[in-house]
Amino acid sequence: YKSSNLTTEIPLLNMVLLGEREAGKSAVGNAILGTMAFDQVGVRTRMSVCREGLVGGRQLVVVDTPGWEWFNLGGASASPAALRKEIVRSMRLCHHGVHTLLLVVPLSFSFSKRERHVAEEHVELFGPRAWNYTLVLFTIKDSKQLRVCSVQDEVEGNGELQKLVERCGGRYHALHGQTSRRRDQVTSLLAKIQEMISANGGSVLLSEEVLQLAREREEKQERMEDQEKRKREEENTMKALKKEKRGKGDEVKNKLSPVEFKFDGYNLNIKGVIKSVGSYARTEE
Ligand SMILES: Nc1nc2c(ncn2[C@@H]2O[C@H](COP(=O)(O)OP(=O)(O)O)[C@@H](O)[C@H]2O)c(=O)[nH]1
Ligand SMILES: [Mg+2]
Repeated sequence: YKSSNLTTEIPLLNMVLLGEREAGKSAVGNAILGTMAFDQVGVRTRMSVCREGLVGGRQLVVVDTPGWEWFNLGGASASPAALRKEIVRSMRLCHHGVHTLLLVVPLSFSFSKRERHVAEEHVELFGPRAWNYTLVLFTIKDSKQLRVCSVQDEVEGNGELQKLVERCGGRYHALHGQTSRRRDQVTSLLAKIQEMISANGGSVLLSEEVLQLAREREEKQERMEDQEKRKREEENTMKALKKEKRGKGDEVKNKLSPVEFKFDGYNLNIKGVIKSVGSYARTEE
């Protein structure tokens, strides 16, 4: 066949890897592509990175994103604006849209409500429709992190993991670290993704839609910051005015000379006009 048909002959599968730092996103990307496409081991990914590969007769486009911190957080949003922006920028790297968002979560019985909320907040950066395209991908670096032997039991044993999986329409998969079965696990992951794609009628989560949402969010944020800044400035002006008024009052007071009394070894500072000083020692400033 003609080479121009090549892109239509080979089905594309675009995916974005999401997750907290050290969740194993880059390692998962490498497992899926079957190459060392992404840096892992202590290399902090600060940018969204795109790699492609031919796997099982499909052209895979895998985008790795910078991870978030689930701890040490306060305030309204879980991650700094720059990080959120970089995570969403992943949508620019995968043509017109993504078939799936893979939410990479280390499988652990200690998965907390806090971790779930933060994960949800990051999925929602991709808009409310993002949940239809999301699959929880559990990483198991070491079977010691499991209490029981089956992944299903582990998920069912933690209410927070269960809630997260439910938000993704019950979709999840597990990848065990360094086992000979890893390739098979990737194959069945791709099958699950295919199932989801079919359920979504072959549609993708559109990049333009997500990027537009992000722009609107940013503008709203900027407006709010502007408003806050103006409010602070007004408050400062008011404070300055009040101070000036008070200052004028002080000027009048300062015209009255302060008189210092020494009394039984105690110093008393009295502001005002004292007519009679009696037998006390008197010093004027
Ligand atoms: N033993 C083992 N280590 C893993 C596995 N997946 C990730 N790691 C290690 O966990 C650390 C974080 O993985 P990485 O993929 O860089 O996480 P990221 O920050 O989410 O991209 C690295 O030191 C990896 O080598 C795994 O399946 N088995
Ligand atoms: Mg990484």
